[in-house]
Amino acid sequence: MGAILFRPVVDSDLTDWVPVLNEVFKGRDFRVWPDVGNVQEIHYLISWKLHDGDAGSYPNLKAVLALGAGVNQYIGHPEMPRGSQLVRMIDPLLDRGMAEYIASYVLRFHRDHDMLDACAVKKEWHDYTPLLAAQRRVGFMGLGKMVQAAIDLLRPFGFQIKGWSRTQKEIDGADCSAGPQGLKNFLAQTDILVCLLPLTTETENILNHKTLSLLPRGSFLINAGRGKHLVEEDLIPLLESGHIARAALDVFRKEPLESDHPFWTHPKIHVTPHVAAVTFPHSGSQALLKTIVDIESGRMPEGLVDFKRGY
Ligand code: NDP
Ligand code: OXD
Repeated sequence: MGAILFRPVVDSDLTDWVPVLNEVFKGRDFRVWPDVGNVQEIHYLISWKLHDGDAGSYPNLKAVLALGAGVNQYIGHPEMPRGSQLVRMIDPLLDRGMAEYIASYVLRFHRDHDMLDACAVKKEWHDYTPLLAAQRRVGFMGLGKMVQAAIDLLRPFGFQIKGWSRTQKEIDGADCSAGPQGLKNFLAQTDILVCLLPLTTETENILNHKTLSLLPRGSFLINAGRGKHLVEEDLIPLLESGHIARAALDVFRKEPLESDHPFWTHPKIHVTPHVAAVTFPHSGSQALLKTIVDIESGRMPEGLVDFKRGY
């Protein structure tokens, strides 16, 4: 087996990832950039993103192993090594983190916590009848494993679950539809919209004035997919008109979000800094090991990216 090269990006990669990877790859030829050694021997590159020179530096590279679940930053990138496989991170803790993030905002929006907090600030005794979960429709755009973990977490509350994906899915207790022809109905029947799509040429700008206007008045938006799913300038007018009640955004067209960006201060927008789900070294490293063992054994690794599909 050839060598495995890890390319750290931030200092914490050296403190958090390197010791764990050293342990997991004990007995294997594990190297940390820039101590690359003989480039002919590098078969696996573990990275958060591509760097200048990646395309031409490792002539015998078998696979790039992405540390994140989203791989749009690799696809079509000029530094994506030709002929190499790309495998995204598949990790149950990543699924769990995303499920917790989504569930936390679904419940917050469902039980009107922000509206009630605003009333409390004014000492206003707002007498109203909150809805039960069974009266609320939560719609998921994208039905990957992370969304399925979120559905499992939310199902016991009794929400009406809707799902929309590229190909038709069957998910226990969820009403699923697919493709461009299914989108209009899906949106029209969604009170809390959760976007967890991969970013592809088909999904870029999918959350725009036209699509968001198809949601019922007073609906909520949670975007944890990618910033480029949302046409940012279309969101604020929809919030101001009350068509969208609130939005929780974890991802942005430009990250970090610039300090003068209107989303930071908008009273109906909740900004989180791309932390919905993070890869933990202790579990992520096991996923990397499994991928390498699978490839070495001639098996298709879980998370193998289909370049044509774009995810
Ligand atoms: P998966 O690849 O497992 O699932 C993607 C889902 O999106 C599939 O159900 C797929 O449909 C659907 N889809 C893809 N293209 C289209 C389309 N054109 N129309 C309708 N549906 C489509 O991805 P994950 O669930 O693992 O991750 C999704 C995204 O979440 C990542 O790509 C990344 O961008 C983001 N992410 C964000 C994080 C954060 O912290 N904010 C952390 C991790 C990931 P089908 O089932 O038919 O293939
Ligand atoms: C992502 C990730 O793709 O952190 O956003 O996994």
